[in-house]
Amino acid sequence: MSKVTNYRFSFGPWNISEGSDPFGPEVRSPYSLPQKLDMYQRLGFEGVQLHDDDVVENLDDLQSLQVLKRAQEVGSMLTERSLVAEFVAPRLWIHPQTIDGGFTSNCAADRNHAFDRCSRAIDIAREVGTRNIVLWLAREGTYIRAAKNARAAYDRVLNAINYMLEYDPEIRIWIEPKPNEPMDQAYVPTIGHAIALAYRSSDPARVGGLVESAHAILAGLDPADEMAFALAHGKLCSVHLNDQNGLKYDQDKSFGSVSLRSAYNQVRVLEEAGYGQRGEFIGLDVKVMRTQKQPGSTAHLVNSRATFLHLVEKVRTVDRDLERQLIEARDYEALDAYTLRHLLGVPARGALESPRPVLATSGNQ
Ligand code: XUL
Ligand code: MN
Repeated sequence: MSKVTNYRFSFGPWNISEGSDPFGPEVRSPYSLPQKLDMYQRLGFEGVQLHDDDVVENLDDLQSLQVLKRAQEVGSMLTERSLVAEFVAPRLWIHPQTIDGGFTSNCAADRNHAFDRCSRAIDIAREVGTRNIVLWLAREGTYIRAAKNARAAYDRVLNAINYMLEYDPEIRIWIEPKPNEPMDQAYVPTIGHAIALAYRSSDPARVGGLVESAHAILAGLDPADEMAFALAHGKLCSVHLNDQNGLKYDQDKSFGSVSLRSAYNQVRVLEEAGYGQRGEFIGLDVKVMRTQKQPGSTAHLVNSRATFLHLVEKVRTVDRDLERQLIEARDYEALDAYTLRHLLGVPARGALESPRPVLATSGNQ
């Protein structure tokens, strides 16, 4: 990596939420979209992630011209605040015709609905000034595998991607994999699946992936390695940094909240690959704790961003010579201890550690 990356950050309006969960209602009064947009710069963010209906509420009930007019208004709100729309994502999981999935529904009318909704999302994206479409394939999966033909489902997802690429020859599609929730099993659970689809699409250069930390953890995978895999293919278009405490519902905890070390590994892989130097955002997808009061309901965003930047400093100040020597000596115990000391801010040659002598005495005893 040659130059120093000046990171830009993004989040979506849904990340400032009212606290409802499957077991209880909202606990905070809502902020309006303009109120949320007013907060972005102050919180240290410039990129706005958007679902199609974050831009145009109730868009299924509106005529095309009404949709475009509202999207233009939101586009102006962004410009007035010097904000950038990072992407628009079609929300394909709420409408009754998405109950059993959109693209992979067994019902042709549902599949057509999903195609129409994607066309509208693309129109909206153009009006708010982005060419990037995020596809989180929420209900493209099953509760029981007997319900759908998986082989046909993969073709249907591919057809949908090709349809969008053809609908607008300038858009780019970023697939956001997730292995489960709301479905039991999703058809596109990992970045490997997403990138395989990208290569099979009608225009692979315009299809890539977005890795969310929590989604990788839910798949039993290492988020940093998932990011590295996409980077190795030149296909890491964005990230959703957050954290996840084991295999349970999708938590979207603040970045680093569960594992600082995993967070460090993610920051390191991004920083070393020069991620962000081609305009990519450090995207967050974090949920505030239900216990927060309304004025404190943006703390998780500020804290996640700060943690990211602290970890960038850790990556930039790591003793690369020492690491190299320990790797050459294959002394991974010392490398492990050094990494932890570095994260803890304890001097490398503190009372508990003396990695260099290990090199002199390494042998097969
Ligand atoms: C769902 C999720 C979504 C996507 C955008 O788990 O992460 O918010 O990021 O549709
Ligand atoms: Mn996400």
